[in-house]
Amino acid sequence: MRLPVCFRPVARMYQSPKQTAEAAPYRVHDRSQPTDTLVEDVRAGLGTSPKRLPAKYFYDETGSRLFEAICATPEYYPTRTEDALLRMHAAEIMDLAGPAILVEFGSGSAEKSEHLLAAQDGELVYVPVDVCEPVIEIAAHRLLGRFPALRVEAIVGEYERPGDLPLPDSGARLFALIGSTIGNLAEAEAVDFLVSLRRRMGPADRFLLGVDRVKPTAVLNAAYNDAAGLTAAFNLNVLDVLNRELAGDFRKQEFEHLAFFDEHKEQVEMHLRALRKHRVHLPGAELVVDFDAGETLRTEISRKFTRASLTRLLAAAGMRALRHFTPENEYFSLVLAAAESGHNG
Ligand code: AVJ
Repeated sequence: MRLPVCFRPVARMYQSPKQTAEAAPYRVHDRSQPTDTLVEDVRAGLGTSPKRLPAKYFYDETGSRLFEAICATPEYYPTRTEDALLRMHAAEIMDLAGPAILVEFGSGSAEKSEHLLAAQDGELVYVPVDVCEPVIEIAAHRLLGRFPALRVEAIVGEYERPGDLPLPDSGARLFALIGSTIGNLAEAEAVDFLVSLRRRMGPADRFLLGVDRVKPTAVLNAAYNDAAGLTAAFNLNVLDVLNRELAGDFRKQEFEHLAFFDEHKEQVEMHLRALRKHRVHLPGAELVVDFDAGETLRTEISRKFTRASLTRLLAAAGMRALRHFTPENEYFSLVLAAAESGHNG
């Protein structure tokens, strides 16, 4: 469970635990940014047309709870599909990768990597990377209680440039970006992430990527338009986040939830559509925003891959799939990849 408000590391109200011995089972590197990018992102995204916002601002406490609830809806298949894949193939993945260190980007509650950790007998260093330190800490203590041979070296911060992080390198590493997180990034951003990572990968290092797949449009549309209305509430919640953080006057009743699969772009898009012409003030960003009737604010892209587009993405970053795990209906893919030799730049 992700509970606290965490997209804004500056606002953290929690104290890091005191660090003592070198070999302490739980250590934290605080790499959270001193500056808040929300104002910048809002000015860039709402001050232009078409309007858009980065997806990461959904996840305040309410948004995180709503996302957890979405994962339990009958329509939202990705979480349970990936979970089953991880359970089924954890032993093989850990066998093939043979890691001494497991680095998970966007670890959250670490429920996904717990399957991988459960498949490991020997010692392992788990490196969760997340902007939310309290969530990391809760997860770390759960994992340390369950796996006595584990050590946790947490990194608190963003991970858009994973190569810039203080990643341990005392043994073979398995890097993981699972949960279809990469789908929230545009192609160029995803390649930037992967290249930054690949530059730091040695020949023994492996990368586990979880991505959602292109599938019948009706299935995708249903997954982002659940009958209980949780995805709509999740989408609209970002307006409460903006109001709270920027002293804004968005009114949720002026907007409706819109989510659809764009077959050409191979991505689900979520938007908030203004029901009529109106004006919004965001004093915290020194911004006044006008919406036309029917105008939309794009709040998220969630890219869906084919085998071909997945191979292309990895190749563009100098990586190559060693093993591809997918269920019979190919609704989701877990790919174990390595850096191609001969790439230096
Ligand atoms: C957490 C990014 C994987 O893109 O499907 C769920 C977020 N958005 N319903 C996704 C989300 C709408 C989710 N990810």
